[in-house]
Amino acid sequence: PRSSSSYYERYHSLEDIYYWINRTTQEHPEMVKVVLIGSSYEKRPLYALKISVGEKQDKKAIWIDCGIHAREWISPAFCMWFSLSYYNQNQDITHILNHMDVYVLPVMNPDGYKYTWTTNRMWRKNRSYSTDSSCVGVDLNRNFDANWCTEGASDKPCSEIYCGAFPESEPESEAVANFLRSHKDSVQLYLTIHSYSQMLLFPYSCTLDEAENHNELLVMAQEAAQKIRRYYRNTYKYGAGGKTIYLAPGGSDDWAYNLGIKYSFTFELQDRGRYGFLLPPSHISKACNEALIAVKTIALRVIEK
Ligand code: ING
Ligand code: ZN
Repeated sequence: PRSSSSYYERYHSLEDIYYWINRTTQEHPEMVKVVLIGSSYEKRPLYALKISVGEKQDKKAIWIDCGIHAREWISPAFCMWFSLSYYNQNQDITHILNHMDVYVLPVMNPDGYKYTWTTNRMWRKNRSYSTDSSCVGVDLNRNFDANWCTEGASDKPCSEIYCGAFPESEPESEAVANFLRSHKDSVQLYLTIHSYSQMLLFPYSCTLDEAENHNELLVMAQEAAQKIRRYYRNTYKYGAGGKTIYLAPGGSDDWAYNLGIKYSFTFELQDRGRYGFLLPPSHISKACNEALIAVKTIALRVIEK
C-alpha cells in the first residue's frame, strides 16, 4: 500500500506519482496543498506540493524540485521520500516547518520521465520538437537564463545538452522560473535534485567566478557532507559547480541564485558510477536518507541566518 515504507523503496511510474500527489493532499489536507505551476510540452500538469503548518501566513520557504532529467529516477523518489518525512515529522522537521513552508515539485520533466518508462530508459531531456531538426528534446538544466548557451551547453538539437531556442523556451523551465519569480521574496533556499556522482554543488556552474557568498555556501555544503559521512559512512564531494565538475551554463540553481535566492544547491545523489542512473531500488532508502540529512542540515543553517 501507498502508506507503507516499502512503497517508497520502489520506483514509481508517472501515473503512480500523480496518484500519490493526489492521495497525499487528501490524507493531510491541513498540511499539504497542491499547486499547479504550469504544464509540460505534452500538456501534462506540473504539480507542486506546498507543505505548511500553523496559522502564520507569510513564512519563508524552501523550494525543492526533482526529476528535471528523465533518467535520474532516484530524484523523484527522493522528493516523495522527503515529503513523507515532512508530513510524518520528527524534531528537526518540526523545527524547520515552524519557520518555513516547503514547496516540492516531484517531477519537473514528466514527458521525459514517462518516456524513460515506456521507450528509452536513458533519456535525459524533455520531449519538445524543434522546427529545424528531427531530434527531440531540450536539456532543461541548460535552458535557464544564466550565461545561457555558452561553453558547457550546445545549440545543436541532437545534443544531450541542447540549450533550446532561447532561455525558458521550454514550458517546464518557464513554469519553475515563473513560480520562483513570483515567490522570490519568500523562497530563501532553492534545491534541485539530480543523480549521479554524490556531490553537493552550489553556484556558479555557468562561470568559474565565485559567488558573492561562496564561503558561506562552502561551509554549509561541507557541514552537510560531514553529516553524511558521519551518519551514513558515505562520501560526497562539495563545491562550486564549475570548478567541481564542469562548466554548465543555463542551470536552474545559478538562475535561482541570480534571481536573489542566495542559498541555492544542486544535489547529485548516489551512486558514484557502479549503477549510475540504474540505481537498484534496494539503494533508495539509504540514498534518500543521506540526502535528507544534507537538506536538513542546510535548512537549519538558513533558518539561523
Ligand atoms: N548534472 C548536472 C547537469 O545538468 C549541473 C550538473 C549542476 C549543471 C548545476 C548545472 C548546474 O549536467 C547532472 N547529472 O545532470
Ligand atoms: Zn541531472
